[in-house]
Amino acid sequence: MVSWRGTRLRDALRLYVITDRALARGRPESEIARQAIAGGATAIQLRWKSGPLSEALRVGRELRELCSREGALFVVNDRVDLALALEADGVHVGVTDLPVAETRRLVGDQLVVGFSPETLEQALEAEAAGADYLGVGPVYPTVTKPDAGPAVGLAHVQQIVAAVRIPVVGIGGITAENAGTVIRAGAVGVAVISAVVSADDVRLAAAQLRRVVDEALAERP
Ligand code: TZP
Ligand code: MG
Repeated sequence: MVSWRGTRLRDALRLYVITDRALARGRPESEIARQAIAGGATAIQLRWKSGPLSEALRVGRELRELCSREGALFVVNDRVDLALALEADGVHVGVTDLPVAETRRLVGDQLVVGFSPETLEQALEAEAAGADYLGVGPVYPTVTKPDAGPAVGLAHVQQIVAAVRIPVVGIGGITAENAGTVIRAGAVGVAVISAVVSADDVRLAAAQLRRVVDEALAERP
């Protein structure tokens, strides 16, 4: 397996679409992901918060195959075991999951490890423990993750970007209307659920977001 760690990772984090069955309006994860990639998603994350793991494995296999075929980064949320079983490209952990150091020890040096810090201190610790990228948010208010806490805002993104060397993606309440602000705050990309997963036209929604991200990145000095 070719490693995504290093320079390839920044590009792969431009438009990071996270699955959520409850928000997909009855459409299967594989279909959402296929349309999202067709629109310009560069990474797909399997986010599985309830339901049997056997089903997560089935869905994950579809996403694994799709992402391999299309050249998208495939990340599993929360669960190192599922990420390893699916031969995912990466695993994303948060403050209530296995710590980054343990995650890194389990997955070795091939897999990308992402982390969602709640504070600047946690961001620095995660970088030192071997995280490859950070997901910072919620940048804007969102109802998608009720336990995510209040919006942290763009200043928080800027502060973390300035403090770490690893790439940062913004997450939470991001749409095509505000994605540019997140990139201008220093993020290399945006991670979204509802703006793509719940869209009438998933492909179009992804394409609009991707265009905004690419334009904002192109404006960087
Ligand atoms: N972590 C912080 S906010 C969030 C997660 C998983 C939810 C993002 O969903 P949406 O619909 O893009 O606001
Ligand atoms: Mg988690």
